[in-house]
Amino acid sequence: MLIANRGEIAVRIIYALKELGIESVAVYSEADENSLHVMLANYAIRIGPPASKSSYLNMKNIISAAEISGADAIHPGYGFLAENPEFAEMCRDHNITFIGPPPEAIRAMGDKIEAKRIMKKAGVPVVPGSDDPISSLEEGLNIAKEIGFPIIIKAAAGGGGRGMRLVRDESEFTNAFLSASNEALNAFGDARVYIEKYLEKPRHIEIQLLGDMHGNMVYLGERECSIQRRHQKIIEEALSPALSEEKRRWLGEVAVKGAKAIGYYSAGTMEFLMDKDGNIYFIEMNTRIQVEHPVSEMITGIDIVKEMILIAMGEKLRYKQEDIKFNGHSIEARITAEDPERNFTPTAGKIDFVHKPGGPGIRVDSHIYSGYSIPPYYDSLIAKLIVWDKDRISAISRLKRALEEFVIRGEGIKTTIPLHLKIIEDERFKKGDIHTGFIESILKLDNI
Ligand code: MV4
Repeated sequence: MLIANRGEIAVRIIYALKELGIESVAVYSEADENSLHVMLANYAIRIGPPASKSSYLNMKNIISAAEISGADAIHPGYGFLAENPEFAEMCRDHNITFIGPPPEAIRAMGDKIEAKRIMKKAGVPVVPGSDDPISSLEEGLNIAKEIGFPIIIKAAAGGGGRGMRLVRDESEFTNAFLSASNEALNAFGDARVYIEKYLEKPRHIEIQLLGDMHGNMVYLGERECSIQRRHQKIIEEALSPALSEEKRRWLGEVAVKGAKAIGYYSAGTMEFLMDKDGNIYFIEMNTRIQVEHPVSEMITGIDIVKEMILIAMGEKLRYKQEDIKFNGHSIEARITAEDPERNFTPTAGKIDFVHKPGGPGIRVDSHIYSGYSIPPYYDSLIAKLIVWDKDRISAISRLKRALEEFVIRGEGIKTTIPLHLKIIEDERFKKGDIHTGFIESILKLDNI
């Protein structure tokens, strides 16, 4: 199997392959010659220069690498080509198994308007808003008035927060509409936008799903991902402190019903927003393995990456819903090579020394090692520190202990470890009283 990715997720996939007894083929750019995924894989093929578009996004080169090496499957990881329906189709056309859902599902969920339409029809609650793209300023304003301000304008081809505009009142509408649709056109080549009621300080809650090609699907509980900055998640946990057992079951069943409506298989995630009254609404679906999948693995004991591979080989799901038990609590801290004191500018360069924390309940998913150089071309994620313990309070103290033990040293290298410590020492965080505006309030503190 070829891994069309780099960094920690490429390493994570190679671990799963080794345990399944499947040979691995790494691909790498000129900047990743000395990467851990290249060292760990059975074979490695250089596919292009450092820029992602010439290497990790270069579909022809990746397909060629699969054919040359004799790989009969490709795992896309997350980012890069993971949610590109053309790439999934190209794999299918070359008789290469794409480790993920069918291209039709990727395409349908890539259009956020279509995704909402499908989910609404399947009985999944969606955020109130326009059911179609907004075709004119006038129509948009009428819909906005009907829904009631504040509203939010989102790009149909967007997702993850790109191309969004908050509109507080009527006077802001025209500017916001034109700039959102212009930004959408420039970023995605698709100017279509839609409108939603704006929810104040919602929680971000997502359901992990696993389904096979034979119509079986289970939910692996939810993840709370409300601590984000600029739509980048910083801390994720499972389960959410905000859901009762009853609500968890209801939401899990709703998510399964929605995903089954599109004939989904593989691992996938349904994203929801929860308002302060506890109402929950679908916003989008991610058709890939996600960065934060480990917290769901820790509380269920299920290796999601391995299951995705077995599912793509046509195997039947090995679990029924009643087999899924949620045990303890897990938290992931995304450690990036960025300087929080300099507006999170990425820091690249040589890491002279790394010490990863250990001990009970600790997992570190990372590609860094002493002597590794962080290239400046890619995402700044360098390690995911994942902890497990019997309950949330114990998991928080374990995370604190592990963050304090983690050493990443190198000239000019800064990490977000101090920021993580600040977050988890906050009384509101300890109480589980978090929402999507939490991180701004932390960053206003001047002593990070
Ligand atoms: C919203 C919202 C409020 N109301 N939609 C941002 C990322 C994208 N996945 C959806 N996002 C939001 N959509 C409505 N109708 C607020 C956000 C939002 C947000 C959501 C999750 C986590 C962090 C966030 C930070 C700012 C805004």
